[in-house]
Amino acid sequence: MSLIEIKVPDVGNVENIDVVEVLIKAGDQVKLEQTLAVLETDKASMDLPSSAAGTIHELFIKPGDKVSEGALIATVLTSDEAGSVAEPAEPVQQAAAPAEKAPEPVAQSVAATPELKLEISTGSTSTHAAHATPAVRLFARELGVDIQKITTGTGRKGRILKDDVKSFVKKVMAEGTAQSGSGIPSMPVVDFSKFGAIEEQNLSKIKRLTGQNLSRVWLNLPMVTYHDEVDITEMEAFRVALNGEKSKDDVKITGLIFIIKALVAAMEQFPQFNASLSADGERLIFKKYFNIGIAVDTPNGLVVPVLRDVNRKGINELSAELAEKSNKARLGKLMPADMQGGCITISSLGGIGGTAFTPIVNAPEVAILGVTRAKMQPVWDGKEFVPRLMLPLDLTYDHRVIDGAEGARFMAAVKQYLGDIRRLLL
Ligand code: CAO
Repeated sequence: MSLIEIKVPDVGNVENIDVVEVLIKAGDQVKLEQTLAVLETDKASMDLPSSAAGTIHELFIKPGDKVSEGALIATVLTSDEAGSVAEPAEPVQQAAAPAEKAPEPVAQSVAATPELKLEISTGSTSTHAAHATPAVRLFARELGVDIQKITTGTGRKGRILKDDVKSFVKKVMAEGTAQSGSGIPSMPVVDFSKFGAIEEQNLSKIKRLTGQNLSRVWLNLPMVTYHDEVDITEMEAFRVALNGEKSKDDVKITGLIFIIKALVAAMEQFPQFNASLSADGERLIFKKYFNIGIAVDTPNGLVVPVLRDVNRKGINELSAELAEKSNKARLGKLMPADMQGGCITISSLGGIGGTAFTPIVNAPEVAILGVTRAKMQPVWDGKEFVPRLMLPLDLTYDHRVIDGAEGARFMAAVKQYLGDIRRLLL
């Protein structure tokens, strides 16, 4: 038995080299040429191979240390068998800036791992090659992981560590059932705490379910959003007059109720908007009832209560029902039945603001109407500019069911009803 000292070999007159990773600990068995540590200069990172086979007796470095040529790395207890000691090995260079005085890479080692990519770390230049030691690459290969797919490493300067490979495998396994066969690349896992203080909070159940549903719709429906605006000056005057007649305990009428009525009138005219595509995508299922979903913002997330048989109800009745259902929604008291059976949904942000947005269809419905804030605008009437109250509308539709021209005609009908609400009586 003899004790062999492993030292930093000649790395080309470079001093104060960073120790970025130590891959062994006292008591480990090491083979000849096995990587013991990873060193890094401004220009290159290199694996430090063992020049002896045996047991690590003592370790003299840790990550973060700085070493120079001749520094003691570890002592190895060898069995004195032939071949257990070699000449001090050259470090295997993984990265080198071109035309610098850095040491030559060991050709055989590079050839032995042909997928090893040269990584240039010149400060401002970045490379997309995975930044990992041969040992980590080997570990990834053994698990069948393409290391290029691990976009963030938690090691120094973004180096991919064994733990990153393990986290990647866990993430892929967790996503396996949900995403199998979709072929959609997963999002990178980012450790935000590296950049500052963070706090984690679980999503509410509603947010989680809404998120799943929205993602499913986004991936399954080819959606188009059509934007337009409608002159609601007269409608607003009528609404204000109606509210003026009400006592303070009565439910006030908001513009949304007229939009709901106009939408249903347009659906009666264009039945394909009151339809759903069959599961095999071969047939349209037309509905003979007119139920409108209203997206309601609640502290726990978005919910969509449904107003039923809107075609058979008047403005006052609908106002009372909307007030009741949106209150229940905010108190978390809606029953599943309150949120089922919708034909089209309205998402109104008008009470908050906005000029336009692109709502996502509440499939299996085929369209959704987005509403943002009405505002006074100068409108040319053929002779002069006159102040008119203009309401922006956004219609997103499932393009498998609705053609662009149909979408535009449908919106023209909605506008006609809202522009002159007397037409709702026809
Ligand atoms: N333009 C201008 N003002 C509008 C407006 C519009 N398009 N829509 C509403 N307003 C006004 C109302 O007249 C009311 O004014 P007053 O306070 O002076 O009476 C005020 O804004 C608040 O209205 P409201 O939002 O309480 O009532 P509503 O009937 O318009 O909407 C509801 C009801 C339940 C849809 C709404 O409260 C809500 O929750 N909106 C958010 C929905 C949401 O988050 N959608 C996003 C979905 S993301 O996909």
